[in-house]
Amino acid sequence: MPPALHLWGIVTALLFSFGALHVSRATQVDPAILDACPGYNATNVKVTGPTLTAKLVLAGTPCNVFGNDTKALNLVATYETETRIHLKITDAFNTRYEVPESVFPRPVRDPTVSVQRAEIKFTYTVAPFSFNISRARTNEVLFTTAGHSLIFEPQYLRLKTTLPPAANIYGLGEHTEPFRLDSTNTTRTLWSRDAFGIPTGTNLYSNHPVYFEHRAGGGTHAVFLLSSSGMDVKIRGGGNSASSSPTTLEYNVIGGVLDFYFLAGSETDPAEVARQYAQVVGTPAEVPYWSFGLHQCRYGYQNYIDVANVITNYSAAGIPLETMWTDIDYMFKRRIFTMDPDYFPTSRMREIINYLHKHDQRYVLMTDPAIAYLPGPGQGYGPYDRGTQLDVWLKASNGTSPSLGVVWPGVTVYPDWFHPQISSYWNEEFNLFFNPQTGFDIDGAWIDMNDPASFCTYPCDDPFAQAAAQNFPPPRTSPPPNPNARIFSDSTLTHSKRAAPNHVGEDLLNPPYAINNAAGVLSDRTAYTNAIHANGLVEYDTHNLYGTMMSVATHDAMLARRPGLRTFVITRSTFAGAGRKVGKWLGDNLSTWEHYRLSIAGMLGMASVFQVPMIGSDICGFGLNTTEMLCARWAMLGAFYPFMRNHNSDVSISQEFYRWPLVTQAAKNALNIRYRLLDYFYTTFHQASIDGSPETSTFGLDLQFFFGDSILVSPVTEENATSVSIYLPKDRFYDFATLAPIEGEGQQVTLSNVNFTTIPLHIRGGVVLPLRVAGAMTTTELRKTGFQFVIAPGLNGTAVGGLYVDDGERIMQRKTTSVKMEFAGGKLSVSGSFAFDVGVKLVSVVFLDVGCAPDVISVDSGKEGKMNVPFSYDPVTKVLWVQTDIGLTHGFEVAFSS
Ligand code: MIG
Repeated sequence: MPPALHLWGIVTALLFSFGALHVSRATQVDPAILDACPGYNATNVKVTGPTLTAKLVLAGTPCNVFGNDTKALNLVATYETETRIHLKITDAFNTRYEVPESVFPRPVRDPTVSVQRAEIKFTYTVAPFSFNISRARTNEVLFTTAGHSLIFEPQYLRLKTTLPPAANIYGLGEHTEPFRLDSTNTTRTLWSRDAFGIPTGTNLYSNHPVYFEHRAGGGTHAVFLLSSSGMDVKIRGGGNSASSSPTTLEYNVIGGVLDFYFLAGSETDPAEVARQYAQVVGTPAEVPYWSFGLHQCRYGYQNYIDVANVITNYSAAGIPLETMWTDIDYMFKRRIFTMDPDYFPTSRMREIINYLHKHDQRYVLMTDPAIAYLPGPGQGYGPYDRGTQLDVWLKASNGTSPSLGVVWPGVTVYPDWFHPQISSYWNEEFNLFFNPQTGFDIDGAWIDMNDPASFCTYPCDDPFAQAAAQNFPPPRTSPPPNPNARIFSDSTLTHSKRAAPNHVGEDLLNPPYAINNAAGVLSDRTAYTNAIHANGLVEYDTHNLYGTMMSVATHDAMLARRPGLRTFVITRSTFAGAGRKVGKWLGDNLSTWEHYRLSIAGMLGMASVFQVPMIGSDICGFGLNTTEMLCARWAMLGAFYPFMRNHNSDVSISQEFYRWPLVTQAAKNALNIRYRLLDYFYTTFHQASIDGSPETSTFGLDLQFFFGDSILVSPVTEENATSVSIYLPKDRFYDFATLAPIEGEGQQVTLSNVNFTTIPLHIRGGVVLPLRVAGAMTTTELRKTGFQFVIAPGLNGTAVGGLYVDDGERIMQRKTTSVKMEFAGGKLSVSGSFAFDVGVKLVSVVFLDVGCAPDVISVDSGKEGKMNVPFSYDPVTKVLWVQTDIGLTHGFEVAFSS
């Protein structure tokens, strides 16, 4: 640091120490002032087994930058497992807010943990107190607060670490940044926000305060700050080369406590850290098999005829549509749990749902959290009346009247997900409205605006005036349809136990440290931060949990409707751990090539870092108008999102896949491949649900990714381009289309002549892929299609793979089939457990990179003995096709001999 700046820092620090100055924008504070704060000294250090405790006392004159420095803190550092250290710093005398256990259950500790065997170590310095987390085997420091004073004030906590130059940091989302965050100058603000257009550099809908860091030596570890408070995480660095000055990462948090989990990860396997993170936040929910099918949605379907026509048009175009969706358009005056009687008449909507179900297709409707505020007699809006009766609304700062916002129906109240009666309320509303006998038998739920969003700009002193001025609910723009139209005939193809924390003397609306919220003040266009929950918690602390709590309540309500069956819920806002119950989409992107590209990084963040693997971006783009070429490319990229949905805004041109010939063909091609790969992907997803193994990954590249662990997806990324430069790791690959082997050189390779209906895919050598022999129009039909195993040997000539099959619907499976395929020395061995009747056979086996035609191919299933089977060999592509026709009911071997 230049001496002049340093001196300035000390002088201003002294000035500030005379009293709590109110600095309105954080950016106005010189970092040197923060660095000059006194920090703390550790006293009374005690070690009991795997736990160290200490009292931290302020080490000098308080700096009182954003409030008075807390005099004494408690530190607890615990080895919870041999790969995980939990470190918590709290106010020694006052109860402060902590993320409630009811929302985020704490991870299980290993009671037999051995500190000696631990892979990471905690060490500390007494005065001023600082700590290091290092990798035990190598002593490499992974996190160090040395030289950066710890600051702990009621509404401002700062903790800072030094990292290597040009550090490789992933995570801290949700964001629209590169997957590897720019280490020279990134501020990640975590404060959930309705972020139309998902602007780069801003806070978005979800909050996952975790990062994975990959070190040059090969190790990957993680740091998770369990905090739902608003924060800025600032990453600053001297440059992008190894010789640049170090990177620093600084947490600036406006409430709560410092509650860190440090995860060792592994020195060799980058996926291991994801599994360790899953032990902390929970493994993802298994989803129904059908939910991997294609979903079609848009905002702006005007009436039930539009909805029916889209269904008809998809089947007329021969594009497999699994699930139809309807946005808020269906609602009467945009009130949730209502159906507009003129535009979406109940009987016609029930007819559509029946039709879908009869054709093995599904239906999803949107539900927003905010409920129309309709007090007084005679309004007859049950959802409001019943909630008022139970008193389940989030309260204003006076603790009695409801906190009002403005959402689609006009002035609204917000369900309080902390209220003890909230689940009976929400279950009951779902049960009434989505009742299979009398209402709308949806198969999944879509929940939006749970950031929570409001259209009321701050200060929202008169929501009625704002609702009127902004014209909510917006009037219908089209006349009502003929209620008796013929549909499906012709196609028209064109709870917390803790005491509520004390916030006396704090400013919950405009805290002294202003995080870099792109919406401006914290309460702008959301629930007021001084609103109060039934358990006394305030929105200031719990804002970032709202979407996840609605997610859990909705998951539970869906489960109550169909007990025992997996649920399918897609939410906009998530917090760490949400993936245990729900999936997510990446919000309101735009129909641009940039957002097409950035969707890959967004997906990788959710799937490979945050443990929210059921993730996708709006295919063809939400805002603005798409183009035929963009939509064609995006249909194919989207076929490799775990959650594949075409969605569009109300004012954009139509973009269903059947609207253009090119897009129709692109979608058909990609869906055919997706469906053939569906059981392979389902198998990886099943593994993720068991141990958190990420089902997509990357090399720090964010324009290419792995779908499952073996299919490298390399979309064309530029407008008009028919070529793409891709990175092929030094390994054996196979072109998915031709099955020809390719040697990766660990360099860029240019693929040319990639037409607008093709997406480049490569099979990683060393795997046995379980494919369906053909695609299908529905996943139900797909499950009646036979299997084909493709054996793609690695450089060492061997390959392994797995296939997991169950009924695709139930949470508890009584019978499952779990097959292991191993190939070596010209022999494929298939073994495992075969309790679930997959109902179809292994039709063929395809061996890749076979040097010459074999003389004989035999199948040996033990029981039935050995028999020769037909085959064909292509010497040009070196592909050997073998006709097998074996039931997947027992182990067997397929061997060739020359
Ligand atoms: O203020 O329900 O992100 O997917 O189509 C817009 C209408 C509200 C935002 C969602 C978008 C949805 C739209 N919603």
